[in-house]
Amino acid sequence: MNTDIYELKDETTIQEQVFAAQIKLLYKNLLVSVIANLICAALVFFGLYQIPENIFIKSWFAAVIFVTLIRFLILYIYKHSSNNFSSLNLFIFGVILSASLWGIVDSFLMPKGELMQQMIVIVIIAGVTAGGSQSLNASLTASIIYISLIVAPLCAWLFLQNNLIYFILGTAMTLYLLFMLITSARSCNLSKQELTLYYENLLLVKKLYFSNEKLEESYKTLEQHENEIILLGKMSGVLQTCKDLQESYDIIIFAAKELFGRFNGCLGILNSSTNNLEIIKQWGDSQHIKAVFNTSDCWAIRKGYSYFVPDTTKDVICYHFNSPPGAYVCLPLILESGVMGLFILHADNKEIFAEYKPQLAANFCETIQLSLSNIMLHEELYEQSIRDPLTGLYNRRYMDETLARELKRAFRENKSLCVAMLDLDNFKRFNDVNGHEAGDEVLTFMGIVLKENFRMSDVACRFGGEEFLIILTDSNLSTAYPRLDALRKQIKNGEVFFNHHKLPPITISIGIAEAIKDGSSVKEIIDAADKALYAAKAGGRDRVEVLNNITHDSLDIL
Ligand code: GH3
Ligand code: MG
Ligand code: MG
Repeated sequence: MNTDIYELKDETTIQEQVFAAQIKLLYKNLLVSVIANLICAALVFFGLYQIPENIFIKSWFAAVIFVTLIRFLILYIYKHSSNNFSSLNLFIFGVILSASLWGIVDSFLMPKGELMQQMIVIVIIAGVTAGGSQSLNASLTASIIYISLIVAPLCAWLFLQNNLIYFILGTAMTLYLLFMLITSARSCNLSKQELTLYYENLLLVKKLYFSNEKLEESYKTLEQHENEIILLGKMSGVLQTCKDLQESYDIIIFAAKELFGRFNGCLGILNSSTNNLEIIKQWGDSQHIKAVFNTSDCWAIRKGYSYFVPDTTKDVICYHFNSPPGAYVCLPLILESGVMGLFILHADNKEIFAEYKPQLAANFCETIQLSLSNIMLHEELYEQSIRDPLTGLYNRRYMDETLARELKRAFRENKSLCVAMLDLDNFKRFNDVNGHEAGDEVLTFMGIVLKENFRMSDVACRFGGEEFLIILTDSNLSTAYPRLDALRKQIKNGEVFFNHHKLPPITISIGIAEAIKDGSSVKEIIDAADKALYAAKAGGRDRVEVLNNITHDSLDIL
């Protein structure tokens, strides 16, 4: 690419550029023309005048050398100056000096009487004029001054000689002068036009070059924008297939790092029971953000839309930040039901936030809040579908699935598994005496106690009515029996209140069966536990019974 494009300044006009180029051209030719001038002067001085005694000729040649030095000095000044107007003036000054000296030689110092020598001077003058004017065609003023100052005195001298030959020569030289002036004017004009065209062309190329660069830039931005949209789409697609929230958080942070990797960031999710936001995933440096904080600590959540702080030293900071440096933005994740979370981007260096794209962040948050709310709804529905509403325990449907799975696992891993069937004793009578609602209170109490005792890998379910089933993983009859007997005692000694009145104690009967020993399928093992429960009822209720031959006594001493 032409490097002149970079020299083209936007603020200068074409005329100014052309003027500067003309000055440049004038000075470019200066060195050669000054040397040529000196050689021609030396030819005249040493050749024609043979270093005469004439003090005027000697002074003239001394003046030529002096002017040559002045013109070198002008060239030096030009190289160290940036003012084009003063450079032109100085140049013309040099031209005047140089041309005047030739004017002097061809008029006042013309060799007297020696026609041949006079002819040689005239020829040299014509040559100097023609050669010099060529090197000056970048400036019409300089050309006119140069030609006129050299040739006009010669014409005048020739006409003043009162001789036909000189008159003819004078006429010829006058015509030569006019011809030189006309051709110089044309040549200067052409040179100017050429330069104007060149710079106009250069300007167009420059515009084309920069608009091409801009086009490339906007193409890159578009490409990046497209990649971001593709990534958002991919994230949204993957989020739809997430099994649970935990899985979705990983996907969200992965995509966030891809899109906003230059910043530190984190995702906070609302814990509805405490109304606190808990930071559940983060990347980069997050030491300035509190791990758990109240929703009212964030200005974005209070306002209901994003809160951007471009300079943390000059703005009001959210309370969930511990004096963070740089800049940050909080984007609330809001659903119809209210706030569900918060997405935060932060950078220690506020300059990085020049790259922050609000629209991209808004699109990202919109995508994740929709996906998260879908997954939350899905989880809520699933939870509802597997839970018994009165006791909060798992329901029979979930129990069927879980028992089948746990049985398979126990067989595969060669581990023991027990199933206990619980039934409230004489609950019909309890309802009749205390009312159905009091009975419900007892069932709720059962749910609380069972959840407390069997919360880890064991699964407690409401099997139906006032019957419960517990899957005890990694347990055999010997380990299950004492736990269930302790449970029986805990329930018997438990205090249940209804309408501020303490209800009479309730007892339960429990039947236990062990996998493989008492059955290998879901049905077989439940039937076995049921049989053991029947035995416990038959044995007088308020007891734990096992199906096999192990007696109470043998278990008690274990
Ligand atoms: P047993 O000791 O032999 O188990 O006697 P029982 O009275 O507990 O047994 P039965 O099967 O005759 O009665 C079960 C009672 O449980 C009948 C029903 O009123 C009560 N029941 C079942 N589901 C609920 C419930 O959701 N709420 C209340 N309050 N009672 C229930
Ligand atoms: Mg019962
Ligand atoms: Mg029953």
